[in-house]
Amino acid sequence: MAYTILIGEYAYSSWSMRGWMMLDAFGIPARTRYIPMYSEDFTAFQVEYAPARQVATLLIDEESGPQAVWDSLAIAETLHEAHPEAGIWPADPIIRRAARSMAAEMHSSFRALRNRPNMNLRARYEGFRANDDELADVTRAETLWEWALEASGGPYLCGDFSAVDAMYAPLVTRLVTYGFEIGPVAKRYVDAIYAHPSFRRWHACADAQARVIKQYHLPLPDGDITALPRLPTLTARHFEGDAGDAINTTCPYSGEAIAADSLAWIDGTVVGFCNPFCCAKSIADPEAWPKLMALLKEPSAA
Ligand SMILES: N[C@@H](CCC(=O)N[C@@H](CS)C(=O)NCC(=O)O)C(=O)O
Repeated sequence: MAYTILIGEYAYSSWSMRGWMMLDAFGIPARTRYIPMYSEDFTAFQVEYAPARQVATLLIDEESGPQAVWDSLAIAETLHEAHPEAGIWPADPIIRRAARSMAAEMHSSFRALRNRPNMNLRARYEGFRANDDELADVTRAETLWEWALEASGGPYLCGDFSAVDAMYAPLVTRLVTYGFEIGPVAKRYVDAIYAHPSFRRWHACADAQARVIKQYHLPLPDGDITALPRLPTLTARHFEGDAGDAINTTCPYSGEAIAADSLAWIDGTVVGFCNPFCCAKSIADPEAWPKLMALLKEPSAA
């Protein structure tokens, strides 16, 4: 099956993150197509794939043309049906029921937390004052997480990372962005999500994307953005020199020729990419990208 996942802004679109992780976290290859939210392109997407109208939307290549599957739970179930071995839902039927219940609750509830404290991977605010409904949602999330982690032993809600964790990952980031106070079990779960390779890749893409949408930002003082619970990674920066200095001639991701404006210095080595976005996401967190790490380890294989 050939898949394309249509997503909105990496920094702000929580449902895009969920749909994208349903593929990426389970090693299911897919093309990612970014559609800027609140743009003419977004309206064109809604017309082209109607009645789908929100992101994430999964496109499945069929002989008759691409078929759209929209809504995060429909995406999870469709992919699970096509790839039952991928671990999208836990293998054990009893644990799977718990995972589906918690995922469905994320989808239908937590309205207070989903409304005002938007997902915003660019910010870490000081002085956010949560209202009672938001605090009740945090308490409910902690109750579910403590129950599931106690039963499964962690590190993810049902043991290994599954669709239920993709559903809660954006909520995890809200706890961090807005500085909600949480207990030790929830803190460990927050750290586990921030350490997950697929979450790291998504976050690196958010770092690489420049567009700021003002309505997702609150007029609050910024806290220390470097104090996010992200794992340390290799030092990297943009490289202004010559493409001939790179250890590779083709992009580790696409296999296409590297571009002169897409060079990175990563821990002492110059690497080229096929476009500036691939370069920027690699600089943001080199260790999140297995193909890049393989290239750095064995340049001769490039
Ligand atoms: N129930 C949907 C929610 C999808 C959703 O709300 N997506 C937002 C982006 S985070 C969207 O497309 N917003 C643009 C719009 O509604 O026009 C799901 O589970 O995926």
